[in-house]
Amino acid sequence: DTLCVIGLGYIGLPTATMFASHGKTVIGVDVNQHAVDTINQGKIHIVEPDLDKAVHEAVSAGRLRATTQPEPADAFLVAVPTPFKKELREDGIPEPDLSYIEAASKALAPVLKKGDLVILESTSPVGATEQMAAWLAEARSDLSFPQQAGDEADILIAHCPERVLPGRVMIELIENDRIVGGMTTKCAEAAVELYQTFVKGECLTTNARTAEMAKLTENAFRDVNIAFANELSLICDEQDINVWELIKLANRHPRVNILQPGPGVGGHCIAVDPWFIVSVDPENARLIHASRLINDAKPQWVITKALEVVKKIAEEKLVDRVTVSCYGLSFKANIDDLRESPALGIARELHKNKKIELLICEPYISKLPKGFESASLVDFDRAIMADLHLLLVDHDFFRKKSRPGGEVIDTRGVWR
Ligand code: SAJ
Repeated sequence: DTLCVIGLGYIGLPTATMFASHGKTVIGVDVNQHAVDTINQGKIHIVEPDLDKAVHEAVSAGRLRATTQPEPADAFLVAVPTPFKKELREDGIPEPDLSYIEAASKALAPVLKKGDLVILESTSPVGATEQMAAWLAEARSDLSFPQQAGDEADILIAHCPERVLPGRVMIELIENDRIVGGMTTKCAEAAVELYQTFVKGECLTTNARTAEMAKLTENAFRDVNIAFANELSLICDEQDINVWELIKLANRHPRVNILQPGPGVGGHCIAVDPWFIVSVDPENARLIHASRLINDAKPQWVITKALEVVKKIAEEKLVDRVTVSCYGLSFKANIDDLRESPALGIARELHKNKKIELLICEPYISKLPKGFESASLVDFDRAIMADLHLLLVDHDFFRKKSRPGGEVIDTRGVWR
């Protein structure tokens, strides 16, 4: 009953810990020595509610141990990043980078033995699980893999994409339904049995390609719906209509459910995964592609709008510098995660402008990130003294405050 989890990030560490606290002996593997050391001290290197306590308990009980190299186990779980390549393709579309899966496959292949189960959890383009099987096969020619041997294979391979929401990971890991895509039916059944260790949701089985596409579809669905809301926000701005009131009213129709506009789409999932669909079939993925472009263009729209107001204030007040307060830097509400945050990008652009004195109010951080040397991190009472108020993140903290006086650009509809 030993499990080896490769990749101890936002998905791998909570999952490894969950298995450990439900009776498995778990070896966590990561190339980051700092992460390994931190976990072995019973601490965590990422922020996620309730994770620190669970890791501390699992490590103290001797059920979770971290190391930098895979060790023999009965099941292997691969939860490594799947970003896109730095260079765009000739057609301008980003291409998925499977190098972390390749490296993980090569690292774990030498410790594989007959009957072992290997599960890919990383969000992956269609075909990645078959590719992983091929990399494993290449590294271990003495074992047969489902791709070649069907039910006779002596290694079982499946794809079970993670679907947990940052900030709710420890709850959603248990409660969400899981899609389990096996290279064969036997592979899927073995993976379901493993997940049932702690998953209370239903485990729905399918093949690996469908499971890969299902995960991408979930995030593309959300991206397309947010793009629809963002497009409406531009149209409403021109037509002098409050887009939040509009959406609230339209959503009272029993079959309409529009998401919320914002300053752009951030995080490392929704803004990335739809490209995996576009890159495999650009000709047909037109709506998904357009939605990505609409959401990616939104931060620039907000910047342009803010600069117009800054110019207007400077002219009215006959001043050279205008004070602008940005409310929120994180990529979404009520978290401290600044990675791929449209709010952060917008604040950076404004910070570059010599005519702006920038104040930042972000209750979730205690220090501004690098590059904000001439800006100040301030509390709410200081922020409201600015000339222009730019609301970028809908933290509950801001919702509880009243709308500051003067010019306001509210990209989230918090201070209607
Ligand atoms: N956003 C809007 N308007 C909305 C909803 C979200 O502008 O109405 C923005 C957010 O502010 C944020 C971005 O979209 O910048 C993404 O936030 P999110 O809460 O939609 O999603 P993530 O990235 O935190 O997590 C998503 C989830 N996927 C879905 O809800 C379909 C999660 O379940 C996945 O596990 C995760 O991606 C992942 O790892 O793929």
